[in-house]
Amino acid sequence: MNATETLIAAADARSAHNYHPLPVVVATADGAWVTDVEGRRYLDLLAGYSALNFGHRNPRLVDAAKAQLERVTLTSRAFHHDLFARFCEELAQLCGMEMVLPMNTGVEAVETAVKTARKWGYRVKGVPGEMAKIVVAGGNFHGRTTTVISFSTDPEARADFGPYTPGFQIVPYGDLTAMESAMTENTVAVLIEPIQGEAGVIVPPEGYLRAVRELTRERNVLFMADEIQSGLGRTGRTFACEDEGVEPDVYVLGKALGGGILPVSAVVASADVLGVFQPGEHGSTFGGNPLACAVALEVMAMLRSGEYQERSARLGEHLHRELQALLGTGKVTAVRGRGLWAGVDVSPAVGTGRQVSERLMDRGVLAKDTHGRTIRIAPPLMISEEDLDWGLDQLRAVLGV
Ligand code: IF1
Repeated sequence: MNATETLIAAADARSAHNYHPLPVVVATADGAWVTDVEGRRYLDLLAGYSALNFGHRNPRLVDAAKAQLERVTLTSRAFHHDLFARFCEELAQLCGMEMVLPMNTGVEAVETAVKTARKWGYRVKGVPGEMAKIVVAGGNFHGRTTTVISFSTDPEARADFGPYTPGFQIVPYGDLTAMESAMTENTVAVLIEPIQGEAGVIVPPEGYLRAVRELTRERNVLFMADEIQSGLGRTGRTFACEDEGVEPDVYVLGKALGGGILPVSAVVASADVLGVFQPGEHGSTFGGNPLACAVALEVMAMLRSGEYQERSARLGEHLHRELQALLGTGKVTAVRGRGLWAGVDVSPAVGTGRQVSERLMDRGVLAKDTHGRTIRIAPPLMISEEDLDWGLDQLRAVLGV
């Protein structure tokens, strides 16, 4: 057995089988490329599900992390630390909001948003205790805690994890009438992805986000946008909500906020909303830690330049032009997405999404399938046009076009 087979067998023997990874064992990575234990190189078109928007081991982010490692890495929130105020100030400014509650993983930020909406509902809106309802969309993916999978519509994500947390209403994504009908005086929030990632990079109908914004404002309901995957440059803007000129009440952020180096997430909102928390009512050991703040501050500095958003928009147009051209070949049945983010549905004649991912891997490209026949394409935003074109050549070769 070679190193790949040995390491896969060893991992298989000792880790729960909650994933079915492609048979590649990554050893090093740089920019848009990873190298496996056999020394083979792969173009990374998954980018850690958009946690690696700035590329593997981005030099500015690694330097920020290294410098902070020499200072202090963790204080807990029992004490202040010297980067915390600047992190909160700059993140609030980036979002055009007033207040930040830092967490670590994306789902922790989603859970925090759920608790925020409920507490705001009881303390500010005046919803009777234990009666708060949150409207979510079918096809959603917001993480894997038991409360969050309680409002998932994916049987795989939910099965055997009951009893489920009540207080959520599921309506079809993109259907405003259904959302309006689901709302009652006890509705405290709407939680949606501006573009649904796991569902297959589903872009809602034009005007949907604006309509949700108007409806939630009319009904005094918090519009909470989960931009954990769609945000921070992925769609060609800082936030996907910007594509419709929409400002939600709450941004839920994660993934790329940590630069692909460590988990950093946050809920960002007005003081009226996040002001509902009193000391001791919520928290996390690592939330807002100095190392996370150091990396996230550099991420925000990079986003303020606009260069990553511009690259994603410009190269994204090129990507979608090339992908749309596949529609006429009979090998691809749909292409969706925005910026450097696409979902490509392959026709049954080609094979399953997994088979296409495996064939791409054999040609030196890493991409991930979702829901059977959708291939997700989400390279680091720093990818060169030349590398992107090479990746597209491999996709065309695998599709036989
Ligand atoms: C896995 C999916 C993507 C997310 C949105 C919250 C979270 C995620 C919009 C939770 C996380 C990750 C989770 C990871 C694979 C990946 C994923 F396939 F699971 F659904 F990207 F589409 N909101 N998505 O996309 O953030 O707690 O993971 O930091 O669980 O397999 P997290």
